[in-house]
Amino acid sequence: MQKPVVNVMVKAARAAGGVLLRNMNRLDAINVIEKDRLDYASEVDEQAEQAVVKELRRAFPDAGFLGEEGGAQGRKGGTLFVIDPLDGTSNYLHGFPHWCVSIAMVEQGEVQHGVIFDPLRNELFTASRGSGAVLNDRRIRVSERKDLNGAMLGTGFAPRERASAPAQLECVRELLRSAEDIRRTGSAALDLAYVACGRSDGYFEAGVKPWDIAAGVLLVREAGGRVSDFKGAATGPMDARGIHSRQLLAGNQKLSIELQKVIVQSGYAAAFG
Ligand code: LIP
Repeated sequence: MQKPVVNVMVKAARAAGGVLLRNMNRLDAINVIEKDRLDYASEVDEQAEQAVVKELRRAFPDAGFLGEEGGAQGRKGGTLFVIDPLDGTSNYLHGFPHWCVSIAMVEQGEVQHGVIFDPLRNELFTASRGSGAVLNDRRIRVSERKDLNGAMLGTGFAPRERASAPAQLECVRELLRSAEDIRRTGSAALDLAYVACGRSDGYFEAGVKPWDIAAGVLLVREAGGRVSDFKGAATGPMDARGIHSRQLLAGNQKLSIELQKVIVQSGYAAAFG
């Protein structure tokens, strides 16, 4: 049975989903700002985040919030909700139908609950620490593929990581010798959710932020997968000091190790020191 806190997080994610769906047919009128080079936020991201915080605050008035748009708000040191109200902003603004809402609840530096909601497909991914991962009402598991042969992989090209782009391209070239294909979907949260349910065999990206990955990291782990940095050290959305790893690699236990070997051998891991 879904935990009461997850019910609240789902309600909040659905509220944001409603805001995003309602604004889809006025894309040309949406106010957009470029926060960083090629990193966009819009008035719709902000409204969606406000909808999430409103729902969560009603149930958890003492919680803290870390949102992609609103930054850190509320109490420090206790329950923290990490929110990406719209993961896949560029996709959304182009009318490219692949984006989602991601909410994680963190306590004592560990993600306890995660919710990723894809309003377009009405797909709801949830996970609670120690209780497994679920897509709508069905338990999900990572894929069973043991090596890169025939694998479907995902990656991302973050504008803020352009310095490592040549090393990443070399890595992609190496991977395409054995993998079936590589996708760049534009939503790190959905990339992780797809690894969790076995649609994708592995995913790696540098430059991700805590709100992009917090819920997805828990989903992959609860679905039996492994999440690490490019050199294999276990990683999460942030450490005890609130600092997060720039690199993320996720997959099933065996394939993620094969993927890691190529990331290291191609020189991509070394691009981060
Ligand atoms: C985006 C990610 C995307 C990644 C971008 C960015 P946003 O999040 O999910 O896959 O490559 O760097 O972080 O900005 O759409 O929430």
